[in-house]
Amino acid sequence: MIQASAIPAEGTLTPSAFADERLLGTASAAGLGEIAERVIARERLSLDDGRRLYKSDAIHAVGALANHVRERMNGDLAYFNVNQHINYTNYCNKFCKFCSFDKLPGQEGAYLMTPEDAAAKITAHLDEPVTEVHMVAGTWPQLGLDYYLDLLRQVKRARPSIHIKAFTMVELDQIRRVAKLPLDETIELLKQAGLNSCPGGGAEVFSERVRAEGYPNKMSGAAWLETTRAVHRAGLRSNCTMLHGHIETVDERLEHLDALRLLQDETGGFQAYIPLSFHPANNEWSHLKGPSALDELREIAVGRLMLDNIQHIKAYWILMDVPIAQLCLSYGADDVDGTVVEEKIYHDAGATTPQAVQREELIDWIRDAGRVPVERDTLYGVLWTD
Ligand code: V47
Repeated sequence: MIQASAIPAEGTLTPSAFADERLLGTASAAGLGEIAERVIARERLSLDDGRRLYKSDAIHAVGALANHVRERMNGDLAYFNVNQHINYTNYCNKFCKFCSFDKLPGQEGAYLMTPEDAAAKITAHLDEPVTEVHMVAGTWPQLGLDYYLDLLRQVKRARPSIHIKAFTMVELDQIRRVAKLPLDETIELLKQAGLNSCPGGGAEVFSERVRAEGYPNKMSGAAWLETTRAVHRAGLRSNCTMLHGHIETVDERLEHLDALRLLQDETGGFQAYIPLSFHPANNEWSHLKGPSALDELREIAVGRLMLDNIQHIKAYWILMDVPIAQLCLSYGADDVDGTVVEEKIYHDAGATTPQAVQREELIDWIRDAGRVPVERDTLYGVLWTD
């Protein structure tokens, strides 16, 4: 192991060798020297390494390691897109304890959009350069396959160029159960109706212990992974997430990250990983505190370091304060999501960020954070950069 005192003077090494030595020094001083050596050598980190990163007091050294990988994989770039969210219903039969969004029909605030309502939300923003619609919602067994096919077709008709990123694995599983069709066939029908990719939600934490305690009606982790496998097999890309900062342990988080990493080795279909910070307002887990800003930074950093085979790490600005999302861009993240427009899930759960932001503001936030803004499409094609 190289000690900090052994770092050669600036000018005696190439810039990249000097940066490696400096990183080794910082990490060694924090007791993370061996992990730094593996990071620099591009070796996969073990779950034990992950445990040390989670338990280390030296959050900035953990961040420096993650930033090293971030810059190796994505340079100075920070991606965003111009997107629109449609949470088409809050009816839900899963009753997850962390959720503040779900309602039963007839309850105050309950709503179900018709496909025409959803299409009208798209039409209302036709004068803006929106490239993606992100559609996720509750699951309600009276919504048959036809509702979802119609929803996709009408949204596509309203704006033919739009990329539809829709339905978490939980929604897909519900749709195929109600339709009584095999999963592959269900995905094919949705694809033909306009589905272009899938968002990463619904994964929560795969641990059976946490699931039994917090969301016993939701599909198992194994089923979430199996459904994702089918989505990737159908040629659709997707994202992945982990809901953190509630009752899960460090080991349960690591097992979750490892399961994502193994699936990615197999399919290569994940585009981005998004740690979702638990928001405790207005739900059955309101007595829990939720993650601190430092927890959020650490989650981004550990995600970057463990998920060596997922290209992008997203700091979803909606669920963090914007300054924390900016900091995340130096702790492993290279994406801040998009302009969003009308987010409901996190605002019901107490998020105090705005419900939308202008493209120019997002660009300013990224520049302020010292990164180069890149407007992307959903599949990370570059649309604009500085
Ligand atoms: O699955 C619900 C989470 C997810 C709370 O793929 C909560 O680009 C925290 O899928 N506190 C849905 N989290 C959101 C989602 C998503 C979001 C951003 C980007 C992408 C993407 C996908 O929201 C749910 C659940 O894990 N969630 N309630 C809460 N109180």
